[in-house]
Amino acid sequence: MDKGAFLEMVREGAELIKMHIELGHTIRLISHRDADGITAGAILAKAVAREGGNFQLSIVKQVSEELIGELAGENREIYVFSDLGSGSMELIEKRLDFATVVVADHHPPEKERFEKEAHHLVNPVPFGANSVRDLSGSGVAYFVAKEMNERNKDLAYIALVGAVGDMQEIDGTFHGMNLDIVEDGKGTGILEVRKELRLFGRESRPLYQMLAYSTNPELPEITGDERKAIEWLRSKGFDPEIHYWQLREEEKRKLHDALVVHLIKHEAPKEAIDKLIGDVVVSPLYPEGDPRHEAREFATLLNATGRLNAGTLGAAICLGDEEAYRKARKMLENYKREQIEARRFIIQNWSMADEGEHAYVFYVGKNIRDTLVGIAANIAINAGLVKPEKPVIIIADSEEDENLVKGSARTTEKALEKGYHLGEALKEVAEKLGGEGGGHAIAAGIRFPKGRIDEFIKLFNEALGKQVKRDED
Ligand SMILES: [Mn+2]
Repeated sequence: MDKGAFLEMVREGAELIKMHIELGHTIRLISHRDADGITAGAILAKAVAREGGNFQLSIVKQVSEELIGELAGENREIYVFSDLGSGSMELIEKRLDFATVVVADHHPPEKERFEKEAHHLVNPVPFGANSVRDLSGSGVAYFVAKEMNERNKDLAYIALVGAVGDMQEIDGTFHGMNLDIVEDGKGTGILEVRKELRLFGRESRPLYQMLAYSTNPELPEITGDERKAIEWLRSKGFDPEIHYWQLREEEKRKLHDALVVHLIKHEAPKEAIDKLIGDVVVSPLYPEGDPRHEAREFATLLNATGRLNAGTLGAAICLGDEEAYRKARKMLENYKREQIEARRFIIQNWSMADEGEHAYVFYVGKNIRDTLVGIAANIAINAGLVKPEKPVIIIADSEEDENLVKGSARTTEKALEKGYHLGEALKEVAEKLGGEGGGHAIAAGIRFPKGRIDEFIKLFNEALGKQVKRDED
């Protein structure tokens, strides 16, 4: 790629931000809600604060007309988007035409540059970078931050947490400008890149779980089976309960060799073996055993905060806020516990579900939180409580409005072959019930008045029935 030309764009973006800081304007930051976006937002927030500027950060699911409309209503002097925005350049130009805009992103952009003078795209893709491996959103933010102030090199670890969150090193090594960030981080002593086992759980999982939950690559005869993972580890002379970080270097090598031999014996493809052992980023800023010590576990923690609509808490964690870290851990524990309880409730009470001709409908009242109904529907399918060719919807009382219920429908590929489209069915039913509904063929949602559940059962089965019939005609 043409790094020089890209860095020229970085320089212009950094200068625009610095100029607005000098003018005393609040820098309005908008970033994506995954680990890459959260780290990108945190990096830019830190860079602005370091220059003595004010910022306001929002972590959002996506750029929509609605979001841009709200932002326009704030009437700011400058908006900075990170890890998103490249796909909405036209919309941004139209609605934020009164302000300076910097988009620091790595997704393939709508066009190579903005038409408007005051709008500036910082994106490596037009300069020949591969958006999925050469640089992530946090990486673009990092280069902007470093251009604003050389001191921001100490954000290199956070930048790589974002890169790992986006799986930029999925084949086992970093590429492109990610390597420059690695060098910066090594130079300042805030990170190390080791050649280690790349399975999730280096810090927080016992070895047997690290192996049993490995999906990338799959470990033949071990993945998905904790008992077998324990037996396998014992047979190789390892304590299954120990954590990877606790192993001595020669023990790590012994484990790597045993796993490689295992994969070869099971005729695993070369790529699987290549990505088993490779680049693992760790930071001495955090103690061993802390999820923030290793980039992949750190990224997973941030992704979870994003999904729980607590992305700014994630950003605070990136900036070293210990209180935010404790809060996030607590939130995740509660969330996991609620999931386990939802699972137990669904399995124990499944006989209460209504089985119609085309769907299972289970109204759970307040027994399951309305944010977990989608997960609950998947549990019903995956726990084998239902016939796989028949869709499932779990409905709970809305937490926001006591007069409403909220439902999530899920089904299987097998059911889709019959012609079902859950999103269309729920949209149609919602219109009849005075609610809102829609979504994908395989996963969709609905909200409607609480008193109308019996009608819903009838209408939903009818709507799905029509789809099957339509398909047969
Ligand atoms: Mn990204």
